[in-house]
Amino acid sequence: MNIFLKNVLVLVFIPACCHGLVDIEKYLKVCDRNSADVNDCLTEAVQEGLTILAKGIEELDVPPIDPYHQKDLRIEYKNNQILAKLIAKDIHVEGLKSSKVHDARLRADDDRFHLEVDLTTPRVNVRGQYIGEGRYNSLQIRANGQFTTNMTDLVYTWKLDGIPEKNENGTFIRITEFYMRPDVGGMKSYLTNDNPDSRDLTELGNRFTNQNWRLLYREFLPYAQENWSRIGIRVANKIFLKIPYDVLFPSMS
Ligand SMILES: *[C@@H]1O[C@H](CO)[C@@H](O)[C@H](O)[C@H]1NC(C)=O
Ligand SMILES: *[C@@H]1O[C@H](CO)[C@@H](O)[C@H](O)[C@H]1NC(C)=O
Ligand SMILES: CC(=O)N[C@H]1CO[C@H](CO)[C@@H](O)[C@@H]1O
Repeated sequence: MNIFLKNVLVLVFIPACCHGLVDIEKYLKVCDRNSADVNDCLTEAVQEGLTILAKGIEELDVPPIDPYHQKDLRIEYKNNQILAKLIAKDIHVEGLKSSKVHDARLRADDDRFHLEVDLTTPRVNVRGQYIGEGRYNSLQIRANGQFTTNMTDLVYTWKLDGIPEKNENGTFIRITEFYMRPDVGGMKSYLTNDNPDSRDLTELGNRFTNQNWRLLYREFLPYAQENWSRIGIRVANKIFLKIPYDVLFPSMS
């Protein structure tokens, strides 16, 4: 093969070979998974990573997480006499980037990956549009408008589980589970109501919501957890399935 052709081949193949390689250290601090202080390193890495993740990582197709935007959320609640349906739209969740990371615990073996991260968030604001329908025996109420909720002093742990997966590009961790169950210190909500037929009930509704938020939050949690799990797995895998295990969590010692 002549030199010219060889050079052309090299030029053609180099970009092809390295196109998918992302320099992760541009975005996230990388921790030696076998080091004695890996947990301290990860605590710092997640703390710094939150600032980056807040804006998203375009190169990895990771969406911005603060503010996080969700198109819609549907909830249906039924017990004996009560039926409640709620559709929330154009939901903005703000405040995650002021979280403090307190601790991280990694168990990374050859066949299993488990990471826990303890966080607190001083304030989270959730707002959007809603359409609600409630039935109590034969009484029916419809309402629609805007809602805003402030949650304060959230305490929670992210738990991620994954398994190593080999493909032609190397070994990656596929995150299979994401779990969190935030404890909330306080919650205050305000709903507006554009429906004239039920407007008189708006203040009552607001008072009820604010007086019973602990109960309502507990009822809401299973729905939210299902979604957080899906969102957490999706966001985590945008990073974990693109960066080889040995690059994301190198084993240097
Ligand atoms: C391997 O990397 C190439 C280049 O980035 C990518 O197109 C391909 O989808 C990857 N394969 C898998 C199984 O992810
Ligand atoms: C939520 O917090 C924001 C900013 O502090 C404030 O403007 C808003 O009135 C609060 N909303 C409720 C329902 O407390
Ligand atoms: C049960 C629930 O909350 N489902 C929502 C989860 O999130 C998707 C969008 O990511 C919504 O479409 C679902 O309504």
